[in-house]
Amino acid sequence: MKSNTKQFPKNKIAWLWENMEGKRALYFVGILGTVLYNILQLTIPYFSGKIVDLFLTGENAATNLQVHRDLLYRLLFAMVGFTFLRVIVVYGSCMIYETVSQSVLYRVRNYLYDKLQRQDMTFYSTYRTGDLMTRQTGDLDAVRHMVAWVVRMVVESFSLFAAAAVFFLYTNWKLALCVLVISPFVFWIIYLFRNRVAPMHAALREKLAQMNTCAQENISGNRVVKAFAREDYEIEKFDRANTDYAETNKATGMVWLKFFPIVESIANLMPVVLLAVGGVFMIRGQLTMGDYVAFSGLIWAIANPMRQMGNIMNEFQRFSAASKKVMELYYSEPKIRDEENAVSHPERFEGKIEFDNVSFQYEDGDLPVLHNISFTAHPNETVAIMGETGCGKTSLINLIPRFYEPTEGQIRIDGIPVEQLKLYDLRKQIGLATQDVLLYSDTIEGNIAYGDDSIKMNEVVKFARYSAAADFISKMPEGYDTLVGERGVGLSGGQKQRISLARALAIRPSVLILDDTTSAVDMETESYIQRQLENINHACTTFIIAYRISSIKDADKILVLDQGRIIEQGTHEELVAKNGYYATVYYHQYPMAAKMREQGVK
Ligand code: DGT
Ligand code: MG
Repeated sequence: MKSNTKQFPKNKIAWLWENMEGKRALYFVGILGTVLYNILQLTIPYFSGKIVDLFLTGENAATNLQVHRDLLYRLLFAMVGFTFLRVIVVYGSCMIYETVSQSVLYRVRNYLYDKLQRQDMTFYSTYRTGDLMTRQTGDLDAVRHMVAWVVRMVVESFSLFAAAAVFFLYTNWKLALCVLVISPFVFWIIYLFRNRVAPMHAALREKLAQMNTCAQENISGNRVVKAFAREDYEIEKFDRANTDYAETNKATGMVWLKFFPIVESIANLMPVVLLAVGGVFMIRGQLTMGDYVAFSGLIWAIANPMRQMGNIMNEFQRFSAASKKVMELYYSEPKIRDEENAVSHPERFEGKIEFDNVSFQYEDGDLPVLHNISFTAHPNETVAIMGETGCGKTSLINLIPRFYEPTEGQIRIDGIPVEQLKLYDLRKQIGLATQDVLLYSDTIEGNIAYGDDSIKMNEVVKFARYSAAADFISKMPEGYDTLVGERGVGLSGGQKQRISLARALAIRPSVLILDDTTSAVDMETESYIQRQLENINHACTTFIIAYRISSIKDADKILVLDQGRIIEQGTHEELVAKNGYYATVYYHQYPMAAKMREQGVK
């Protein structure tokens, strides 16, 4: 997978802070609330200490009870009042943490989605869908958890610890030091724990992504699974991923179990120290009973943050591993994007397309896929590309909308190199019917109007007619309102292709690219589509990739590709006369022509 040592422009906390924009002041109020709430926690032992000293055990306890009864009431009232106040502060600050964390989640999620939309093809072939989904959901939730819970716990623990420590030192600094001297050990142990658990959390995020990828691939590929009766195999595969994730989760939890007894022992040592040292101090008259009560009533405020440290560190490491994954997307930049001085071209292109000595290799590929491709398609011409499977046809046309960048050479549209054009303007003018048809879960109308949702119904019908789809659509019970499932479930291969063609036509492109678009359509329908395309009332340079001679023989120019090289180019007649690869395919597909040729030769 991606490198783990990736450097981001900001560290994770700064990144989080940036995404709290607009809510920072509120968050600060929440933090103050937590501090205040924890200081208020100390009031109870403070007041109970006072009551014990003044009214229960002190020298003048009986007199005080008689004379200063109003003070007792005031102290009791203050205890209740502060408790009430504490509840309100806790409620308020919890609401704040929740609000801010949801706002961060919302903001980052939208930003990531935007980022995903703008990524190039290489990005999508690098990352697995399940992994991307996990980053947007599970990993992002760990980030939210940091804002909502981890920070609160950190503030809570530290403020509680600090407030209690100050109170202890103020009340009896000698006893306080005896109790507090143990705490640095806990920090050391937590540091050791962090080093052990951090890589496990990184592995855990990866395992979660693997499990989700497994589920996602299986769900999208359910038809293949069923066709090959591989359900059991898939169940087993998921079970393995699930077990792996669960085991790693358990192992991560177990790490704390190793450290927990030490931390717990240290935390439990504190009341023991207090009892022993405090007892001696009391015997020597260096500590009042009231102070002792206050100490013992507050010892938890020192011990609990110690206990909590492991939990906090665990959650922090979870955030750390998850935020790394989220930030990788957050800061990823598509390699293919608008140049600084990109040319704006909102109007139509005339449609002259030049390939000038273009070579291309996929970033993750071992060998070049295209070699020195040069040709020109003039405005309104039709260029057909044929060649054996895997020879580079799709790769070639993918360079026109800049899905990939050539490794050498240049592609120009109306004389402007494509990389100098604004991507939006370039792609808006290219109608593409891809080889793998993907329709959205939407109505047929919605799918056809995908590239231009302002087109009217009669135009949708018109383009459906051009692509020979109108007939079968009108036969469907709900016509154009028929919902097609994910990826066009419910339609035949040829039907999907025709809707995809209508979708490409509907944007009235200056350049139309049809990648194997009629391969699943019968010959009769195909020739109907061809006649319709000739009558399209907007000028349009067309690229047709096909293997059927009938699809390409009328093209103005036919390019024959072989292993990424143009081996023949010309019109049908020229190529037949050339008697090369094209002619072989032609005679193979038209045995009658072959026979006539033989007779002619004889
Ligand atoms: P087709 O559709 O089966 O008739 O074949 P073509 O001519 O459209 O072939 P094309 O351009 O898809 O593939 C040309 C070569 O490039 C082939 O060896 C497979 C390889 N290739 C295609 N897509 C990718 C990709 O995304 N990454 C890498 N590394 N190689 C790819
Ligand atoms: Mg292809």
